Amino acid sequence: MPIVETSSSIAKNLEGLHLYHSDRSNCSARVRLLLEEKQLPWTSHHINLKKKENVTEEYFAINPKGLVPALVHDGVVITESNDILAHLEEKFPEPGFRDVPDDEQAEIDWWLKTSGDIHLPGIKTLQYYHRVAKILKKDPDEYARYQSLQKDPELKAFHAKHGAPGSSLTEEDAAAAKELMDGVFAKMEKNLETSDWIVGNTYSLADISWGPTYTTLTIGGFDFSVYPNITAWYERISSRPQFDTAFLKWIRESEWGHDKAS
Ligand SMILES: N[C@@H](CCC(=O)N[C@@H](CS)C(=O)NCC(=O)O)C(=O)O
Repeated sequence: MPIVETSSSIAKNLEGLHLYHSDRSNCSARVRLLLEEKQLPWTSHHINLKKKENVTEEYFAINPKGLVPALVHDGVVITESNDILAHLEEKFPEPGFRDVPDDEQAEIDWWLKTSGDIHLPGIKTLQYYHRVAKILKKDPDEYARYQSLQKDPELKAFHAKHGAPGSSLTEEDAAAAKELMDGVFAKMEKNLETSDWIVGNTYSLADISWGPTYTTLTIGGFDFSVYPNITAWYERISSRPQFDTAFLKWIRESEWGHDKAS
């Protein structure tokens, strides 16, 4: 569980649940969705990624990787969206989204871990290649500020690849990312052959984690038509009013403009 030893006096003094998040971020959306499903009161600290509100000393003191989301729970900072889901599930067990037999709990944990592991090489790479790199482009000052604040070598390298003057993610990067995602979606498609939800027949943290990923990938042009079971599952999850409140509404109201998936 990445609990961050924060130097931020702002974070240390916060009481209750405070979420640093961004409207279109699928990582943020999965946390908003669980908060919504559990009907937990939370305070919003919206970070506008287009305005580089994450590229500041203040925000790096809260999340040392400069990423959204970050949850502050009674002054304790937790990062990594899938770990935040696990934290909320542990601290606020009712209603439960992991109340299943042990073997299914292990499977839910696999889907959460995979969602975290695949984010940068799969989802983020595809999104930046197809769409986001130009929208979130940093000017030279922002780029220099980012490179000096960012200490994580993987993120430094990722953002240098598309953000440094004259560099961009390649077709090969995108193809490798797509292959990675297809490997996971093939397994998901099979699970959904015989059940409505990803693990067993229970709406769980696995669905809460992956639902927003489908939305985001679709906006980036990912073709799910070869996955009919996943497409039907997404219809189910996205028709929940909680999903609209947690994600689709944020997309509709985002300053980035309109998208077909909204
Ligand atoms: N593994 C992290 C990934 C978080 C992440 O990459 N968030 C994106 C938005 S979905 C972000 O903050 N992007 C800004 C950046 O990379 O500087 C998590 O699950 O929380």
